Amino acid sequence: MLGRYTTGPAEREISRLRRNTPGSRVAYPRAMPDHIDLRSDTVTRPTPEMRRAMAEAEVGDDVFGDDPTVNALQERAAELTGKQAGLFVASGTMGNLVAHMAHVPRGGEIIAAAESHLILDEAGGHAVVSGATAWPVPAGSDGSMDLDDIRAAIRDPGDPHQPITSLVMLENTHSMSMGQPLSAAYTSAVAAVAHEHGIALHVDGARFFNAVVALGTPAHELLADADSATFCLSKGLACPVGSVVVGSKDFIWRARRARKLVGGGMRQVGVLAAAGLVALRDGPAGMIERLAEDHVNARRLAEGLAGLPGITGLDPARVVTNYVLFSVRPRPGQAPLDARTAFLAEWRARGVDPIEYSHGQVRALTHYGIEASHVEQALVAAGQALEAAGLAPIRA
Ligand code: TLP
Repeated sequence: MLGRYTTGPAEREISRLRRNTPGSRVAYPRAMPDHIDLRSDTVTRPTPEMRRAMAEAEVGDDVFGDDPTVNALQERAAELTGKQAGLFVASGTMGNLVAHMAHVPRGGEIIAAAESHLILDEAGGHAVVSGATAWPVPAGSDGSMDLDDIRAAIRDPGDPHQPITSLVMLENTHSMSMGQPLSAAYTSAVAAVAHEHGIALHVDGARFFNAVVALGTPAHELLADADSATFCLSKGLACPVGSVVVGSKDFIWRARRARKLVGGGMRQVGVLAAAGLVALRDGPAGMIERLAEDHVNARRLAEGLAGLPGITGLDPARVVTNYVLFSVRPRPGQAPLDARTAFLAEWRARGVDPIEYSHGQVRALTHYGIEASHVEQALVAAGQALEAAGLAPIRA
């Protein structure tokens, strides 16, 4: 069975950077290779300024805490999110992993949305490494779990049969609901339920700054009552590698130990952190404000797709970040997944690369390097692909 993020064959691998002279100078294309890659916002390439900052970064041994660039990134992340401290980690998955290792004792339980990344896409790290169980709570179309469902999922710590609920997790933005942002009021309400029971709240903010931009709420307000969060630098913020975990000094100390345990203590890693410092600058000098362009492009993509005969399950008004999910309408008697396969083959043949997603959907994410013109090209190609796949009448 194909996974939700099945990657394509070798010919869809990104192309090499073009060399513009026979010497050592390299031209860095803005981000797009030779096809319109909508598989994920993880495919972004670093900006020229990031590359310069990486080349020039001051470094030291970060396991000794000596890397000034990593330290500056961690401080910047803490400042932006209103937390005491930050920790640079290799990935969002590692960020979530060290967070639950820091919050949850062995045999503890994590409450998380049923179709969250933690439960579906982190290789069971909470179970394998933290020794924790997960209690999945369904999330609605706005990405939120009902507060009463969260309350009901909290175990009775006096009952020796039951694991001890030790962490509540939110995913912001929430992927399965097409990237819906969760508000500060909702985050605080969940924190209140968790804290009433002495339980911490961690936010998996792989696309946290998309939520910040979509809601117009400053990062520190959005996390005001959360105990910790992970955010990714390597998605729409366009850094090549890395995420940052933020929280209290005590929590970050435990997360740092956990990072060491999983082999995530890196040495002169300021060369990577330097890109993060560029991304987290204020205003147009950084990459946060720019996410608004991705949101506009995603909305336009959704509007165009929703207007095509053969596309179904897409309400463009719900596209408020960089996430577009939709389905294709099968021909009478055709299996839905066969219709999707046929459409994807035709769309890909026309240079557009989305990805298969849960519930028979197609996922297309906008990101740095996808311009408005790429969206228009992708829409023309989608119309042709639907016709070629026999899912829409051929136009004269
Ligand atoms: N998401 C990736 C894949 O792993 C699915 C993607 O292409 O969307 N939390 C959420 C909500 C995520 O979407 C992701 C990555 C992560 C955590 C993990 O980040 P990484 O890939 O840096 O480990």
